[in-house]
Amino acid sequence: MAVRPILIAPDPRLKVVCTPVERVDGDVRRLADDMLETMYASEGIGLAAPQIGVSRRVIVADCARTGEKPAPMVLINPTITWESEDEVSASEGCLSFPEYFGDVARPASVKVRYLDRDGRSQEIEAKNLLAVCIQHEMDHLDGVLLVDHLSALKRRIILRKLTKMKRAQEPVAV
Ligand code: GNR
Ligand code: NI
Repeated sequence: MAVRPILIAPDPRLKVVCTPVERVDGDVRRLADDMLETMYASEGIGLAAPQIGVSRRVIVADCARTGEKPAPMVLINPTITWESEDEVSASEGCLSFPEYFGDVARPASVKVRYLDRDGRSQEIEAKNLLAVCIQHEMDHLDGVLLVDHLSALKRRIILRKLTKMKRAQEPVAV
């Protein structure tokens, strides 16, 4: 397993519509394991493959609270099969937008069908934080980011600040 660098927005690789996984093989399992390790290293509750530059429909999550025993989840080719009519608004963060939070309204609960790490088809009903997290991660698979749920003004301000931050971190050629 390995911790991989997480892409910071704006980055064209975060805007790609990801490709479904055809077969859950060793490569896909290795990707999922690296994603879990990367997520834990960054203290995130979820991570999507495009955040480490891999355009495939794989997400991981662990919404166990601190002190609870870890609950790693691997969801491959996830699809929403049902969503509740009632919505909740939650303050969301994103590892690709360090230090930013924004309120996003989403269905309060969803049913999600996916392939697990062993390639078996599963369906779960998610609510509370897990529902928020899975929907946030599934957005990533379609190139939809936290800022795409905010106003155009907020989006522009945040992306401009991140662009400046990234430019300041670039090594200068000599
Ligand atoms: O670590 C994360 N926390 C979080 C908090 C509220 C709503 C969504 C998230 S997901 C985020 C990790 C991440 O960027 N996943 O794509
Ligand atoms: Ni995110």
